[in-house]
Amino acid sequence: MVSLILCYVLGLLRLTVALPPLASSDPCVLELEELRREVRILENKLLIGAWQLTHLKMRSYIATPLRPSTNQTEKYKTGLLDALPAAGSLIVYDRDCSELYERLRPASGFYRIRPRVDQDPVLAFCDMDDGGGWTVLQRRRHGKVDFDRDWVDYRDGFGDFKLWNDEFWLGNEHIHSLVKDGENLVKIDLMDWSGEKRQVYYQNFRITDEKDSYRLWYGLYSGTGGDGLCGGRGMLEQWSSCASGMQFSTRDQDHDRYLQGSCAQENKGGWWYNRCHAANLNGKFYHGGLYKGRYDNGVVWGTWQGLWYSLRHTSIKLRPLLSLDNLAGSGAVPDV
Ligand SMILES: [Ca+2]
Repeated sequence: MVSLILCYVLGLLRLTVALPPLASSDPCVLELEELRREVRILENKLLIGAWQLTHLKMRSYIATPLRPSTNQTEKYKTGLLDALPAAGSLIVYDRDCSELYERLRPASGFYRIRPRVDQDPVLAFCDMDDGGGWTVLQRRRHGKVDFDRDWVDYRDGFGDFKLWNDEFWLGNEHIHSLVKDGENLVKIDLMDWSGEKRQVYYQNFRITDEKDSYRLWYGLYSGTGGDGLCGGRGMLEQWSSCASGMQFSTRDQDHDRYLQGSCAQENKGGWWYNRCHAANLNGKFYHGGLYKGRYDNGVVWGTWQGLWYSLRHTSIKLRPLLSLDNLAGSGAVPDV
């Protein structure tokens, strides 16, 4: 605390004598960042605590057995119960939503998962329709959550984690923990303002750790929306906009390949920008679709609706390849 006061006094002095801003390696900046991280961890705990309290009141889950009876399991399958005793218990068993799905077959909703055993659980939206077991990494629905944010927000996650329609980013650190082992599949659900939908799949989605700025790698593309992450089939588009191999950038941390400026600042979101993008799902939310501006900074999937059309609904979700046995025949309507 003493050092923070010292930082504050030094900051005032700097303003008074118009010195240049502090470097990112300055102890004051590092201390501030550490405090912000602690605040975020406390906010996460508070969110989970409030969620537990609500479920304690609504479900009386302390008196409920940890594993559901046959009768309850039937209710989960039919979606009559939207929250589960075991998912709401104080112990978190599941590394991700696919493990929860395999264990209990619950309905879609927010559940606590524990991507890493040495860290606190996090709240995540589990999409248990569309074949089930999807951990949702990102969701846009109505533009109420601002996605133009700093590095720490994208690292730790932000948005609302309460209602079925809430918007959020799960957080790069959690995403890294979820994708680092085993083969997985990412599904991106897209919907435009006329209700048209597209689906995009990428196999073996990977992001590296924070030291490497959460660099993105992925495997085979399939789907109906075009390979927006890599900008389509043209060599020039791929050279300038392919997200594969790119580090993550935010408005305060520029790791893109655009030397003249910051893609994240221009495009109003955090993303794996190149020079800059053909997909910008964390961009600015424009109501109505088509938009104009200096930069193509909307919620964009360029290989479907072009760079000057901002989508209405998006979600990015993940599950292990091993739990895909019922995907092929599910025929489920995507949850967009
Ligand atoms: Ca740049």
